[in-house]
Parts: sequence; C-alpha cells; structure tokens
Amino acid sequence: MNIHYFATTLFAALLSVQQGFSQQNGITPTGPVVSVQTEGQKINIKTSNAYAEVTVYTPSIIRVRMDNKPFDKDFSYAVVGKVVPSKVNITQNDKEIDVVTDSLKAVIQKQPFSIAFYTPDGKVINEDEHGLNTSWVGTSVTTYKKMQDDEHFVGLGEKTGNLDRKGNGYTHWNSDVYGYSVAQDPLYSTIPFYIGIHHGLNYGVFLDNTYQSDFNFGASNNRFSSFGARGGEMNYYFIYHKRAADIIASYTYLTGRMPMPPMWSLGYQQNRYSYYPEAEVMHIAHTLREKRIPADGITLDIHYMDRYQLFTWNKDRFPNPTGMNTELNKLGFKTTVIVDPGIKVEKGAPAYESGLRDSVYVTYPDGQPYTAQVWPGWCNFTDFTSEKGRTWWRKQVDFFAKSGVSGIWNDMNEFSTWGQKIPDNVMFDYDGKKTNHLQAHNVFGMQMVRASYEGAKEHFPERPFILSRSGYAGMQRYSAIWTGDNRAEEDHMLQGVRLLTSLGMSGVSFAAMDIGGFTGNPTIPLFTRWMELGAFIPYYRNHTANQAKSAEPWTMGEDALDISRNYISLRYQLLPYLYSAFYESTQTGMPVMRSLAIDYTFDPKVLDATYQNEYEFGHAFLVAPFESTKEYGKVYLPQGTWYDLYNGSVEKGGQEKIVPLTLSKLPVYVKGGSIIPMQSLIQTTAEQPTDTLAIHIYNGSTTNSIVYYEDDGKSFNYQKGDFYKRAISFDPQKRTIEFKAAEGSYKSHFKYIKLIMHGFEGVNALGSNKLKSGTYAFLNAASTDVHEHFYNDSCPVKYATIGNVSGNIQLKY
Ligand code: NBV
Repeated sequence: MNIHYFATTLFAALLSVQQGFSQQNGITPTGPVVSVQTEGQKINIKTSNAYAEVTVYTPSIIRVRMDNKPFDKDFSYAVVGKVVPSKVNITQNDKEIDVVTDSLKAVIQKQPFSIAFYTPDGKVINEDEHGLNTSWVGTSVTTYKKMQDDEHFVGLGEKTGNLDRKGNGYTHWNSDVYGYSVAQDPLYSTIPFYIGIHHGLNYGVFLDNTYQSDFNFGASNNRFSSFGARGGEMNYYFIYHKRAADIIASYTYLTGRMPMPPMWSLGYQQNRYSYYPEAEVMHIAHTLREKRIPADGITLDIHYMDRYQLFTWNKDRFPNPTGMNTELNKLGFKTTVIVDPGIKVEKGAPAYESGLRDSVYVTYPDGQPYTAQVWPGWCNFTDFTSEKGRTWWRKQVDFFAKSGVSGIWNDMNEFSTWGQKIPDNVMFDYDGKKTNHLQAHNVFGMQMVRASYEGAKEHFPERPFILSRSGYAGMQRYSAIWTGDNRAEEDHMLQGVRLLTSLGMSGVSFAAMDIGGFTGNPTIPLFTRWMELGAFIPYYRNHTANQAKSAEPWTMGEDALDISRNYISLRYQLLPYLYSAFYESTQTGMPVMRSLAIDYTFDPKVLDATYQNEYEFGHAFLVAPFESTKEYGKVYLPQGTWYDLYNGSVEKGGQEKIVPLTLSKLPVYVKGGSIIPMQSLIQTTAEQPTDTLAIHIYNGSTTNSIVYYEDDGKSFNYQKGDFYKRAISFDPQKRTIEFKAAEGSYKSHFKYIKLIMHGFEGVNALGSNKLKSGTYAFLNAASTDVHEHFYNDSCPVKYATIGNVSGNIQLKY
C-alpha cells in the first residue's frame, strides 16, 4: 500500500466515524470511501457502509454495483455480453477517482461516495444527486440522480402513459392485468432500461435487479430521477453514446438480440379465445383463403386442451391434431398453441406425475409443492429458474413437435394464479442460488420462454415461433411479446402503439398487441383502423376474448374487409423489407417499430404528447396513427423530405400539418432516401413470390444505405452462413445507386431486381459501368405496379431491371 493510498483511506475512515455515516431514520447512505483497489478495468471500493464495484464494461458502458454487505456471487439472467478489454485510464486523489475511456469519463467522489458521468469534453451526462446518492431503507436500495434542466426520459419497456416519462413513477412487478386501463402500472413484463435526454445528450440506464423495482422520473419531486429495487444489489449499467440507436445497440450487446424469426411469423395471424373444434379451425383457414386475405398463422387458445391440462389435446374437439396441422400446413398455415405454467394436480396425469417424479415444481420451505388455482383447478408450477425444471419442460415440448405445432404462446407466465398473491415464501432455485418468490417473480416468465424456445429448438423441425406475455430484460433472445388483455377502445389502440415503441427501445423488437382489442367489441371503424395499423406492427396478431363478438376481418362488413385485405396484402408485399428490418434487429438491436425518439431524439416535437404516437416502421415509413373517430389529424414530419405513401406527393420535413383522415387510409409517409425492397403479392409465405424483387427508391437529400437480407426463412442454416445479404445504398450527391457484392452462401429467390424510382423527375436513364449490356433495362415510362392500391396513376414510377448480378453494381442516374 503506498503512503498516499493509506492516507486517503485513513482520512476517509476517520471522517465516516466523525460524521456518523450510519443509519439515520432507518436510511443507510453509502457513506465515504474508505478503500480503493483497482483490478484491471474494475475498481473495488469499500465505503463506510457499503461495497461498490465500478467496471468499465466497454468504452461506452460502465457498470456500477453496490451492496450494504459483501457481494453475493455475480449472476444475471439478463446480461450475456462480456466485459470488452478496453483502454481505460484510472487515477485518483484524496477527493475523487477518475475513470476515462475513449467514449466517456466517470468521476467517483469519495466523500461521500457518488458518481458522475461526463462526455470526453467535460459535459455532465448524468450525476448522482448530491446529498442523496445511493441509500438503503430496509432491504430496498435506491440511486438518486440529479434531474438535469429540461431532462426527459423514454423507454422502460411495457409501460403505459406518455412517451416522455417525465413526471411519472413506475413499478416493475409482473402482473396479470385483465382489461387493464391505459394508465395502469405495472403490466406484464419488467424491462428496467430507460434513456435519459437533455442538452443534446442522451444516455441509457439499465438496472439489472429482478426484485420489484421502482423508477421515479420526477414524480412528486422536482429534484431527482431515481431507480431502485426492494431487495438485492444496486446493479446498474450506464451507457453513453451520441445516438440513441447506439445506446440501444449497447443495451442489446449486454442483454442479447433476437434470433431471426421464422418468415411465417411475420405474416398475418388469426387468433381468438378460442377456435374449436377442428371444423371451426379449418373453416377459419378456408375462409381466409377464399376471401383472399393473406395469412400464415392460426392460434389455438386454451380450449384445445383436455380440461386445460398442459400437453394434452381435447380429443372430442381435436381427434387428430397432427392430421389437422398437416392439413393446415398444406393450406399454408402454421399452428401456434397456448401454454400456461400451471400443471393440474391430478393423480395419474402423465405430465403432472412426471414433473412430480423429477421434482420440478416450486415448493414451500418445508418441501411441499406450492399449489394454487388457475384454469385447470389446483395446479403446481414448474420452477423455470432451475436447470432441472427447464430440462423437464424442454422434454415436454416434444409433445407439440409430435402434433405438428410450429409456435408456442406462453400465457399467464407472470405467473398468474387466481387471487394473484403468491406467498413470499415460495422457493425457487434461481439457478443454484436458492431464493424466494420476491426475487424470482419478475424473471419467471422469461425463464419459461427460455425453456419453451430451447425445447422447440430441440424438437421442432424448423425455426420455432415463441410468444410471451411476461418477460424480463433479455427476453428477446427467446421470444416475442404481446401486450396482453387490452380493450377494444380507441385510446387502447394508441396506448398500445406506445407500449410497443417503448418495448422496441428496450430491446424487444418482436412485439404485438391484440388487434381489435381483447376485451369488449370494437366499433367497425376502430377495428378497421387497428387492422391497418397491424400491417405496421412487428407481429400482426388479431385476437379477441371469449365473450366478445367474432372479429375476423369478414365479420365487420365489406368495407372493413376490403381495407383489411389491402393492408394485409401490403404487409405481404413488404415482407422482404420487413425481414431485412428484423435482420437489423438481430444485428444491432434496432427495433422494427421505432419511436421517433430513436432517430430524432433531440427534436422536442417528437416527445410532445401531440405527436408521441408517430413511429417509424423500419427505416423508411413514418406511421401516424389516429383514433378512427377523427376527421382530421395533426402530423409532425421531422427534418428531411417525406412522401405521401399513397400519392407520392412530397412534403417538406420540420413541419406540423393538419391532415384530413379517411378510414381507408392510415397516414403513412416515406422518408426521402429510403430503399424499400418489395415482392409480388402472395397469400401465405408458403407461396413463392415472382422472381422479381422490386426496390423502391425515394429521392432525398441525404445518403442512405440498407442491408438487404434473405435466407430460407425457416431453418437455422443462416447461422452457418447460409444467407444472402447485400448492402444497397443511395447517394444523391454522387447520383448513384449501389449494390455491394452479395455475401453468404444462400441463393436469392429473386432473379431480377426492378428499381422503382420515386421523385426522380427528369431522370430518364440509369447508366452503369459494371454491367454487361443487356443485363439491365433503362428506365421506362411512368406506370403503376405491384400495389395499385397504394399508388395512384399520377405517381411517377420508373423502372430499371437488373438481372441477378451478385457482384458490385453501381448505377448512375
Ligand atoms: O387463454 C385465454 C386468455 C388469452 O386469450 C389471452 O390472450 C391472455 O392474455 N388468457 C389471457 C387467459 C385469461 C383470460 C381472461
């Protein structure tokens, strides 16, 4: 120990004794630093009342861990990203410890312990609120951050309220909230990650703690924002980048990204609580085909089971499930079935008995299984936080594989029991760290879908689709999510949009809400508007409750049917674009459904409640949802050039506009510079589109580049390089459209690429120095094409057809 270190330590220790930094009114602050020890990128700190660990995780991520007792073994269900060896400079003096990376600087004050984060040029990004910092009240721990001038907050997963969370407080405790209100909190899942915005800066905070957690963004106070949990450690990751998209990329570096979804799961999904018997299911499937409503999925809710017992079929209703699923497959449908965590306690029932034999159920401390009531009656519950429980569940999933099922929908996994009060003393394995319900509750649902996903991966012949109601940070590695039992009301549709964009900002790209509303009956206009919106939602799921009227697209009259069909058809034509957007999610965590706060973070209009429901669908479309009752809507178009999707008219960005609304058209704009790959209309993804990929290019003033991605849509071969991908860019300054050489071993389905140029008046020819003559055609006359519904005759559409050239192509216009 050097003299300096010794002196600092002694001074701090004396100070703590003098100032009595122990409890005050039951509140224990961290107190001053008494010792500091550096271990590579990690600093171990002891304060008078606590232990702290500050780790440079990557140059842009700093992890702060604190406890008022020596740390338990480090463990996380959420974090899979490892510490990245980075250039770090750590120095200290009597007052502070400075940690400098290439991207940010953290300053840890010693008296008392507090931490602040700065940009490399010294601007405060985020700092502990002096006098409050971090403290414990009983087992609860909270960190208080100074509320910066004009600071705003977005994210936090599935949370109701405004896009801008300022002025509100939220709790994470996964709950079954049937027919929840638009202001209700908490809902079904826990994603304790948010983005703070002020002074042209933005940062992310991820609190990784599975106990009930609480966030305050200036609710009932004008001093701080805070985050904390009712037990466990203070354990947060501070992330700083200049762009919100990079913050999301770092957050999903930590918590993982989604795998490629099966292509069929991006098609339209017809659900209801419940379709049965088999004849009814087949009737729905045939009707979708007869009415030319493209669709890929039919979902079976709880009535397919024998008295709601898991891993059974009700043989009266479904005498031959494998046969039925084969028939459905032939018609181009995949079947998804619901599962709940509760296993009926019934002597002789095979699943129940085998779970008992393998001791997979959660128990009370005296070893008796915890028994509570749900659908089947008295149930036991698999401990998904134990490897043993998950292994058992994975085996059971084979039951579905054998029945020809393609998707598993995990419901009630908060987990929910009638009465909803699971005793605190129910015990969980927590992967060997044995704990009680309070710590395990919020992560249970995520571990259930982990087991479902892994089981399906093991047993299903193709890439599975997994859907969950509950979840925790990192759930995107296993499952999609939907926002549970919403209501058939206008404000629910709009609230739903915000739930989904917030989930997107919190790492979960594959998300859905019940189109049409779960409880109650939508008016025809509301249903119609919701169906339009569904075309621009990552998972397109129409679902309704058992007491509600039928809500298939044909039950709402001819107009609703036509409009629904138009939008579902557009969705199918957009699949190449959508699939590429999902690919982006798998690579960077960028959501498919993007709040404008991601791309236009510092534009104050974006956080304004008037415009908070607008979002981008992939990089190209701006969707402006409005209640179906409105005749006019106020739209804000951020900086740039925007095109009306329907008539191609050009709008200047940076303006607020009043637009007339008609029920047949959801306001959608295309960003200038966009590159949108589309295919011919198909009725199911089991059908092949034509061999021409239509790429729409919208003129704009800034360069843009996308990665077009294709694979077989169903296997995991893409993970071994069997994909086709190529960067496509548009440069208005150089007047070029460029296709980089294709990568991967997969052969594109498309033989021809057709360019459709929007807003390029006066351009009549495309030239190329890389193509042999005859492999492409020059632009020809204006015409309409694949989606007549969406482009009227006056839209200047121009073509160039490029053969399937896999090398670099540069086209000049
Ligand atoms: O399984 C029935 C429903 C399901 O349709 C719904 O989507 C879930 O959110 N489930 C809840 C059980 C309870 C419904 C009252």
